[in-house]
Amino acid sequence: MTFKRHTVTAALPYANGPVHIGHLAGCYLPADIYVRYLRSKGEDVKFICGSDEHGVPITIKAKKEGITPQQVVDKYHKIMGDSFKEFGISFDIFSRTSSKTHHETASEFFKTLYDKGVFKEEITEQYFDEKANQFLADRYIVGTCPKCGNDNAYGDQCENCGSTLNATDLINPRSTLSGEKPVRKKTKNWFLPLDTMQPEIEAYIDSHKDWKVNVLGQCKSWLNAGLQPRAMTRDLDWGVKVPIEGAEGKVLYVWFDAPIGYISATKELFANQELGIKNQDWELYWKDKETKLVHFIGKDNIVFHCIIFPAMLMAEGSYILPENVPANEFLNLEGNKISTSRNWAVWLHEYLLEFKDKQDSLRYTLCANAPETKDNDFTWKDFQAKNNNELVAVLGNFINRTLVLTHKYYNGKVPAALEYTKGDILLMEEISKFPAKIASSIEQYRFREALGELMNLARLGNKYLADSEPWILIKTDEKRVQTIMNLSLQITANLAVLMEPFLPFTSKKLGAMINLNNDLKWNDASRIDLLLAGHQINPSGLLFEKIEDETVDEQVLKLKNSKMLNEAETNKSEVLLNGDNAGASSASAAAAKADITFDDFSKMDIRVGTILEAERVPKTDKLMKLLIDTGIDKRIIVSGIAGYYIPEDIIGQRVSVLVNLAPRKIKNIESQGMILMAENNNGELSFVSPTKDNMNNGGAVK
Ligand code: B3M
Ligand code: ZN
Repeated sequence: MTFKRHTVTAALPYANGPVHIGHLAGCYLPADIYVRYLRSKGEDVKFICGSDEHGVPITIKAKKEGITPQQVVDKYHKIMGDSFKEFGISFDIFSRTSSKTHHETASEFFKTLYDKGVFKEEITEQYFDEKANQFLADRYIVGTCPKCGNDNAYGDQCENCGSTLNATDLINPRSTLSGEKPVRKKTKNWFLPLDTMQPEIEAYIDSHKDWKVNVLGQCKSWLNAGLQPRAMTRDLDWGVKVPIEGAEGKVLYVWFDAPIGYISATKELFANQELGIKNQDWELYWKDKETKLVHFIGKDNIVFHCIIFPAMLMAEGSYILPENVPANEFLNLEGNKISTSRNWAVWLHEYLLEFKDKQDSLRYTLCANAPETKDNDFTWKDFQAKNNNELVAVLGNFINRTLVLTHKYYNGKVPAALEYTKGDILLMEEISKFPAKIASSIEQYRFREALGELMNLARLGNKYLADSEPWILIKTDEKRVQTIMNLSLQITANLAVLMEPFLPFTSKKLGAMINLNNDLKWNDASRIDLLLAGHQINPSGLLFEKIEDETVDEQVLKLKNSKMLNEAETNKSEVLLNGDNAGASSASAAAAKADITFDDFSKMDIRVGTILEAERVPKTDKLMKLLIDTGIDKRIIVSGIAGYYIPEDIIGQRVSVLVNLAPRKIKNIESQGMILMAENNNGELSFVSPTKDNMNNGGAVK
């Protein structure tokens, strides 16, 4: 079936961190190549994306950074949007799920299903963290995966084996908020009855035998296991409010609202926000049977795009279903899984700063090495090799030789082709096949293969020049050289058109060098008259630069450093998560002081005390004046904690007090003792206090 128009989406990235190369290779780059190709074919296409601003990943990040979820999403929406743009990812819109249009669209969608009686309303027991006073869903809870035994599976998904989970499936669950074992508490939620919808979903998947093997494989395994009802609402406060009565304090499940984000973004693309105009043309891109809807995603999102979202669309009834979901596998980095939290990543915004104007070097490497059928590894050495041995030595070299010789022999004027040899005719036949070959690979979502074919065209050009040696013939057969250079220039022009989806920056640069008509598109390639005789080309320069050893060595070093830093961090956070303090000292603690005797130690009289009053010492940054109940007496102690605590917060705090330290005058206040504090590697302070409430003031610390 041929389609009138295309809606192409790329997964909405969570706005809880910047974009890294794994995201790019997983879906943004292939999606961009696909869309640029369609545009070059003259197809009607809309390329839709935006940031996913709800869900637990956002609230966890906010907590960690001590800012609000809104501040988190504002920050990362901007960083992501800017870096995508600079990298040439040519979205027609990069919207966000915190937008008003999205909240309205997602609400309406839910309401429609609710009114149609699609949902099963059920009271179930969900995990609840009593300490944090909050229900635990998705990433708020971790535990052992029932399928593969991974100890750190999330409440919604196990990253080790890829299974989708419900929080209640986890073995030995623990809260990521407090590390505590959660209790079960009853709550009402609305479930999408995937179980009863299974036959419809199965028929839908069965009608798409052309999907990628890895995608079909995952779909089949869920279907074989039997689909389960899935809650589409959550007891959380960050998200799209559930738009029905009796659902106060609940929001839509992030995987319910996020894919609807594609629809809202399309609406926004057609509306003129400033004029407040709501154009209904967006509907053609979502509701017309002649529209081809394609979702580019990473493999961890397959179930949501192939089963849950289509089920939602089916239940709603007025939408088309995804025609294809060409998910990629994962890209690893230098042999390890990319991880945002462990900072094991190449961040796009950093790459763009450090490798100015080298977008296409990364686009090329990520496409040539794309994890299309299996996980793949990105290494800086390979990046360097691909840039130097392929972009510089093959593509750049062919074009550079052609342009330099054209300037040298013909002052930059395209010479006429005079007489074709048999070899030339064969060459022209070869050239004419490339657009269709590359197109066919792209249409089957085989972008590596497509890029390989593009490079073969450059190889063909190189071979032609090497075999025909115009630099030698120029002395004996100038006429022949004219034809050779004409054909080489035609190949160059074809390359400029065909490389655009993959290497848009280079295509533009090359187009300007050869003064190529901007209107030339995919279907013009294959022709050998893209540059007419007499056409003047502009001064040329190198399209690609070699990347030196030092440059990639620096990047490898940067990764090593981040690994070291993160090992220290992980030690700390694991300790928090496990609620286990042993081992907290392992990260670069200072060496022990010289030995003392037991007598030395017993000279210190340390007692449990309570802070009764606290105030800052005026004109100092660090000092606080405390009134302490030591059990023996009440006394004033001046302590350097003002940078870490505020006075109101510490009234009633239990502390350990060295009570027999000789009094000292600090800022004219007599301080009668010392409060013991723990200090971490960042110099942050914490009180050292008894962990049981029944330790009375004056009790000895020994
Ligand atoms: N934000 C997951 C991810 O970034 C999710 C994708 C949503 S697509 C609708 O991996
Ligand atoms: Zn698992």
